[in-house]
Amino acid sequence: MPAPALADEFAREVRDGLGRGGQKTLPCRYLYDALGSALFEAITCLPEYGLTRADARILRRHARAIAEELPPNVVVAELGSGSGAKTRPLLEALGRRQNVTYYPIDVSPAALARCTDELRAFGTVVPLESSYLDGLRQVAARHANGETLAVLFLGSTIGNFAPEAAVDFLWGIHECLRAGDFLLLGTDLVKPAEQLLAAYDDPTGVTAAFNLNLLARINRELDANFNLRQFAHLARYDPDTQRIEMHLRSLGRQTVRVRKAELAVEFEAGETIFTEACHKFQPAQVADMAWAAGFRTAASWTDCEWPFAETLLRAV
Ligand code: AVI
Repeated sequence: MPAPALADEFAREVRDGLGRGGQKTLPCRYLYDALGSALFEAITCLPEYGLTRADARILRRHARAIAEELPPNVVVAELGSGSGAKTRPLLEALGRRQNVTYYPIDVSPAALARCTDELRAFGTVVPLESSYLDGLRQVAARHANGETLAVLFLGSTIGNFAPEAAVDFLWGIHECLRAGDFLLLGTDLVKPAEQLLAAYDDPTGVTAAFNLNLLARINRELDANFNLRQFAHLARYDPDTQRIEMHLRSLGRQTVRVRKAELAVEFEAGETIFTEACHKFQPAQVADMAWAAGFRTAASWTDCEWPFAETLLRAV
């Protein structure tokens, strides 16, 4: 069970998102409890969801080239490392020339334990159980003169932020860096709508389960009575905002009670809860977003099987 303060925050955000007039919303970070994280792992194995494989392929194929862009004495920190499997080729490439210190930052102690086991052969692993920016502040506090910090933010998690929030978040990273430090940013690129829709509404229903689990989590943690069979997963692509939107659509008129949020929510038939936005980028937009947050593009690598970019940014 989550600590009481966290449950209070969850209750408050659920009340704010479902209790308002207009479009109902829920913050996407609550998709990732233990079951949600396991379902996300399953999503990354789906044939229709090429994003994670493209990210890993670029890091595998271009590990040496990326390492060559980084100066000696580089220290690596990764935001949301998970098991660290994707990062291994880069640490191996860096480890051939120096002893690397690697700080994986993640909220999941289980993921950090796996990551430490997986990567300790390639460097000194210092796991930090923390949110992204709090963890990065801890790394910055230990960052010695003469070292260059390279932050990895892979997997196109930046695409789950609204555009302005993405720039604010990149500024938050920038504030932890010194001029000349690096950020390696993974971004999923724009591709045909049918390909994106299949990736976010797979025929096996794994993404639907991932999305519906958010209601199940509210039932479990906030004593609610969502009937999951009365909601359906919906993914749409908006070409103007270049984003996939995930929603949960009410299949009929219904009232749901969320006791720990002191809330009764009325749903019309067909009304939706907006649960996640997944923005896709043109390469020039990645450079512009980074520029607005105090970074300049040093190099970039793309995958040709599934358009995805790994962009190395230098803090100015
Ligand atoms: C974590 N994030 C980059 C995923 C994405 O593709 O935006 C989350 C996801 N949602 C549904 N499928 C995957």
